[in-house]
Amino acid sequence: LQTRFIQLYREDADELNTRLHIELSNSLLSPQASLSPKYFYDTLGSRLFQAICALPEYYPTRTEAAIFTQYRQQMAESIGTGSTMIDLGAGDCAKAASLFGALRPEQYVPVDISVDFVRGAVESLQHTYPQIDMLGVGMDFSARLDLPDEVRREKRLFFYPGSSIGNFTLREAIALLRRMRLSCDDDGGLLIGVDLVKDKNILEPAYDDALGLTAAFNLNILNNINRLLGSDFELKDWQHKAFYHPDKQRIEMYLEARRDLAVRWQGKQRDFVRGERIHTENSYKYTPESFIGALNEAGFARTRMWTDEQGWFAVFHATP
Ligand code: AVJ
Repeated sequence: LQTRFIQLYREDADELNTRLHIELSNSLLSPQASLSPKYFYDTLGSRLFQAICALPEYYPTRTEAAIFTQYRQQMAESIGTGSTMIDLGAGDCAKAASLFGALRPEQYVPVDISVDFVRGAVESLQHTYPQIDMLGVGMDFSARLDLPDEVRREKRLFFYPGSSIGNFTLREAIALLRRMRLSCDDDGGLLIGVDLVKDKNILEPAYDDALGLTAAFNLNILNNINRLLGSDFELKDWQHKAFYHPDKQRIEMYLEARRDLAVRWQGKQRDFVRGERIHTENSYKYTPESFIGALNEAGFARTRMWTDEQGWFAVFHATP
């Protein structure tokens, strides 16, 4: 069995590199330094995130998995079989694979920025499911969602589990949902997992676990930036921080300087004073009402929701 894999670059490697350097330099030099959370996911980062999903404190993954297990028959009735399942941020493809039995997709299209990681995953999955046509795609869908022509148009089902939509602001989230809506015909739809607003005492430990895996995940972004930019970040100089802001309904993650220091790259320099922070992630939480509102605004008129008993997490099937 030969797996098909397409790596999509909108620009040639040089242009991509220049754009990436400009983007990273600007975000590091801005008064509130920041790094986009998409840079978490180098190969080690993807593995660390996999490990986070197994932590006792990190409730989203197992809560969502329990919702899928309990309601997958209802979901299958709502969605129908034979879809073109487009898995955004597929990672190890495990969540989609657990639904193959119930959903029986015709084609499976895992999309991920971590190219090597998803390539390996889809190759082994294709052997287990030879009857499903699989097409791996390596691309950053946060900016644009232009799928290759090999992706079927019929019954497109965007699959976006794990509350990854939480990394975007409401405006950005609606824009991404709208791009999904425009990419599918009226027979298409979206199956999406969303983390819900809840008590700070549940939320904060999920992003600051006792084992220190989230701290390692957060710090590893600096390894990736050093590699991409040629910067000289020293991981031992930085400390993981995570806070829930009830007013903004989001977790904010930072790396905080343990001492006064300077970071240098390509003739540039940024000074940090002790206690100064680099913002690395927002993870927005929704209420069922606020998320249905976002779906409606994006052009998904009909929605169905499944949730756990505690109301911690929700899965939506949305259609035009
Ligand atoms: C992959 C964006 C859903 O926000 O919960 C986990 C990433 N960051 N722990 C999340 C993450 C720290 C995760 N998402």
